[in-house]
Amino acid sequence: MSDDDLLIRALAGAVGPHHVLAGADLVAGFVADWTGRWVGHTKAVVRPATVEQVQAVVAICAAHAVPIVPQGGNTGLVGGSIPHRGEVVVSLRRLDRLGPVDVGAREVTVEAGVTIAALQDHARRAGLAYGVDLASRDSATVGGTIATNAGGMNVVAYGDTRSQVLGLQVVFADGRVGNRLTGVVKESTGPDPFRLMVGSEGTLGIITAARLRLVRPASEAPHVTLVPVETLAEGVRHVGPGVRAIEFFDHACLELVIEHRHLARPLDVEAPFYVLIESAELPDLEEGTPAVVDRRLWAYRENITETLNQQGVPVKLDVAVPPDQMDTFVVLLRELEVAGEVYLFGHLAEGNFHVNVLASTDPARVVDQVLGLVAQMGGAIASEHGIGIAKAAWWRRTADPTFVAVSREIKEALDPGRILNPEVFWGEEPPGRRDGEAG
Ligand code: FAD
Ligand code: 2HG
Ligand code: ZN
Repeated sequence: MSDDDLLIRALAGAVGPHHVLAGADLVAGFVADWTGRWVGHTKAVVRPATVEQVQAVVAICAAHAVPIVPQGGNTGLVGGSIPHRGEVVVSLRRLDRLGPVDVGAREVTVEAGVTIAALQDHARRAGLAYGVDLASRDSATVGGTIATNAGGMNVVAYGDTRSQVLGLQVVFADGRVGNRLTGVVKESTGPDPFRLMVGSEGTLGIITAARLRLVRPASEAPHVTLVPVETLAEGVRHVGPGVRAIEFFDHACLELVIEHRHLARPLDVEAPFYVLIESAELPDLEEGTPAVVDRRLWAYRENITETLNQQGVPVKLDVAVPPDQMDTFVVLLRELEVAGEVYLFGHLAEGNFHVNVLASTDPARVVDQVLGLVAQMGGAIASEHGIGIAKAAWWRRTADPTFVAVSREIKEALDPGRILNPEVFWGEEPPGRRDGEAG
């Protein structure tokens, strides 16, 4: 019997034979990323249903010296959830139990494979809301959003995923389980290893459950306003109390969704950018501003990612600059003469640009040009999607050298056998990269 057969037999013993997938057709949805940019391969996809089964799977993989890629909804956009070099995929989706909502404390404990949509529904039924929302809500999981410290549309009002996490349950690389699901909002009891897990992208531990903060829902139906602007600074001035989301997209994005989603033109005027504001009060606009107010306006913003993907595999970059430097970034970006069709959209309050480039003739150069500009401006080369493998080399080159060294020491201390997602942060560009290819 081969080593792989022995591994699969042991995994089947731990989770049941139906939950170890090995055939090419069975694993297809787990080895390619959402954009089609990376296609990996795996010895097996394992689907544990309990924390004990996760522990057993980790122990088996460690004993066989076979690395693991933890996977939630597989909606990540930086290649972190893909088995690039034959790793075992540990899918957490079957850990999908929802604990009771503590309405008084506004908290809930849920398992890692619960989708953001299911969590939102669960909170809504208790008269509350979850503070994170993103267009991938139907597939993205609690574990994946914590592992990437996802942002999304409501960061301006409630903060990022990190701000919602009160405690975690984690399986470490040596098979130990750490539990802190008590939900104390304020604690002063020394170093907090669980905070390290937020944003660690599956490299330091497997998140199996989380204690999360919930928020009061908006008391009334919010206004959704679309405002054409000449500069992003005109949009930034609307950030303030009562704003639940403030998003932007450029004219190229608007034309794209109008054409491919068959949406009506929302405004009679054309502008370089459009700002979408969801707020309790109507935004304070200068008289004569040709804005429109309608809840359905979200379709123009939420459909951009999927519509771009239908045109081909985009070069996809998620970066941030200080909000007051967004217009400077746009001017400098346009001067770069990026090889391809550029689409700009994102989250205004955080200066977060999603730079997508279609039909690029030189994707590697586009990445270097855009990230180079961001680094030169003192911005962030990843604002909410994470580092994954897409930006690993750039991160090692541009992050503070002491922080990179300490991060490596933490990885070596917690995972000396490099079992957990070894390519993320520390790997080299994997084979099979297809960005820039036409669809
Ligand atoms: P996966 O893609 O499965 O994994 C992502 C990373 O987390 C990988 O490194 C993986 O190893 C690790 N991981 C997953 N589960 C666990 C676990 N339980 N324990 C430890 N590590 C784990 N992101 C935003 O921030 N804001 C947005 O607005 C946004 N919008 C999106 C819209 C669309 C249409 C799409 C396709 C993606 C969008 N994303 C957005 C990106 C993506 O949804 C997020 O990165 C999300 O956090 C990934 O969650 P997931 O469950 O799919 O994780
Ligand atoms: C969004 O804000 C997501 O819509 C996806 O973060 C961004 O497609 C992208 O580049
Ligand atoms: Zn985003």
